[in-house]
Amino acid sequence: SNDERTFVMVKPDGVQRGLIGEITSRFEHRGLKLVGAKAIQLDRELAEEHYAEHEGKPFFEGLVDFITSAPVFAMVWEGKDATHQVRRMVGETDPAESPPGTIRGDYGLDLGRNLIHASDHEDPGSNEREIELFFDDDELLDYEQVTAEWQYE
Ligand code: YYY
Ligand code: MG
Repeated sequence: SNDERTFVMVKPDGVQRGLIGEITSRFEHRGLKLVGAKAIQLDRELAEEHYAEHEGKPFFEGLVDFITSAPVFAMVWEGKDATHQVRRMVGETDPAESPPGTIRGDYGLDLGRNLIHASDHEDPGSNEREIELFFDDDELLDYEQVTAEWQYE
């Protein structure tokens, strides 16, 4: 199906560095459909729930400090195999291991400043869970992408 939804968030470093436009334009150009977007600042409760799988790991507290330190730009994108395809565009967790052409590989150098979060296709259901955590139903759009017939056969 062409209507898989995935959660994406430009992290505080990406917002502060003025990369919201650069990053979101990649998803637009790929042909993904924007279903929701908002700029917010996370509180610790939301950050800890979002990163619950990493609770207890040595980087957890620093990760929560960082992600709550300044605004983020949260989005929902829809399209064929969206979760996996967005992760391919994001690159590896460590920007130093991410090839040029990926978002982390083009804009980042350090693991703890990797610019963007995206739902993990290797964790089925994480996309829906994260969308629900960050967006109310009435914040998600329902519209036709008029280019769809030129993007999908
Ligand atoms: O999904 P992804 O963001 O690529 O990586 P995760 O393994 O889920 O870790 C979440 C987040 O934690 C990562 O984007 C940076 C940070 N982090 C870290 O600071 N140090 C690590 N050793 C692993 C992850
Ligand atoms: Mg992850």
